[in-house]
Amino acid sequence: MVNGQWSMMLRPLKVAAGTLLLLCFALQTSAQGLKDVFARDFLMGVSLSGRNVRIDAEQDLIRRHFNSVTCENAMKPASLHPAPDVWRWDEADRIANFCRENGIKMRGHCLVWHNQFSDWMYYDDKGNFVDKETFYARLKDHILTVVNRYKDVVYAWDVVNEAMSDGGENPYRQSKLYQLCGDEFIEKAFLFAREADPKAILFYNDYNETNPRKSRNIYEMVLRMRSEGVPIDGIGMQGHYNIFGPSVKELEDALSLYAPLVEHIHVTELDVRASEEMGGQLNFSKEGISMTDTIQALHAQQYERLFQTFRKFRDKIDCVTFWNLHDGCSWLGEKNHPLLFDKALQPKPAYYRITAEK
Ligand code: 9MR
Repeated sequence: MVNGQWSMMLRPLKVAAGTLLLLCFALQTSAQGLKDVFARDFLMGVSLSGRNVRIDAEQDLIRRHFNSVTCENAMKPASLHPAPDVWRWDEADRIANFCRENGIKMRGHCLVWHNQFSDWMYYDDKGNFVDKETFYARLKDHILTVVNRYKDVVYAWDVVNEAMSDGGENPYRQSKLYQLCGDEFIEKAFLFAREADPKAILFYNDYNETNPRKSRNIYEMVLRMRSEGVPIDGIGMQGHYNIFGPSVKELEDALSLYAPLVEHIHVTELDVRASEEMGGQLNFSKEGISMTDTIQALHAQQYERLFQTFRKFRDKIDCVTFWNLHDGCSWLGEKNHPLLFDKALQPKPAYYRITAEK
C-alpha cells in the first residue's frame, strides 16, 4: 500500500485521538475549582452559614472550589455566648465538622467586634459598666474557651474586627468597647488569643480598608502595636467593594502600605456590588438593580482587576475569602449580584474572567 493510502486510512483515527485529547483537557479544566486555579497564589475561602453545609449541591460547590472556610456568623460572640453561662455551639460545630471531614482549613471570625458582641460582658447586675478588669476577665474566658474548642481546625483568627472609625477626629470607633477600655481592649484581645493558641495567625480585620485616611489609621495602629510587641501577624482587608471601586491604584496603595508591616495579608470578606454602595456597614439597600449585559461586564472587569492586583501581592496575600457562597445567600441580597456564583450555583461571567486569564 502506498503512503497516500495509509495516511487516508489513518486520518479518522487521528481525528478521533485529537477529539479525545480535547475532551480530556476540557473535562480536566471543568473539574478544576478556584482552589486549583489559584493553587500557586493563595488559598481560596468562603464564608458559610450552617444552612450551606446542609444542602448537598452547596456542599459539592464548597468542596470543589474552596480550601478555606469562615463562619459568616456562627463563631461571633453574640452567636456563641449570648449570656454568661450560655454557650451555643451547634451551628459553629456543624460548619467546623464539615471542614474537619473534608480536610478544609478555617479562618476564625471573630473574637471581638462592637457588633454582634456578647453585650452582657460590659455590665453588672444593675446595668452599669463593669470595671476594666472584670471585663477583661470575661473576655479572656470567652477567647480561651472558643479558641481552644476549634484550634485543631482553625489556623487564623480575626481577633479584633472594625475598631477604627470611618471619619471624625478620633481614629478609633467610639464603641462601647472603646468607652469602657479605650484602645487597650485591642492589645488585650491579641494577647489572650496568642495565649490560647500560639500557632494561630492573628489578624486585625476592617472594611473601607482602601480608603486613604482609614488605611493610614489602620497602619498606624498596627505599627504601634507591633512596636510594643503585641502579637498581631496580619491585616484582614475585608474587600466589600463595588463595580466602580476601589481603583487599581487605591487597592495597590493600601496593599503597599500594609505589606511591609505584617507577615500576612488576607482578603477576608470579598464581594463586588453591582451598585455604588461599598463597605461593611449594614445600612445598604437590598433592592439592588436589574442585571444588564453592561453591568455584568463591569462586574467581571472589576473582579479581573482585583485578582490581577491580588496576584501582584501573592507573596504577602495568602488567602482570599468570598463573603458568602452564591448570590442567593449573600448578606447583600441577590439583587446586588455580588459573587461569582448565581443563586442557581452557576458560575457567572466574573468567574470565567478570573479563571480564564490564568
Ligand atoms: O454577613 C453578616 C450578616 O449575615 C450579619 O447579619 C451581619 C451582622 O452584623 O454581619 C455580616 O458580616 C459582617 C462581618 O461579620 C464583618 N464585616 C462586615 C460584614 C457585613 O456586615
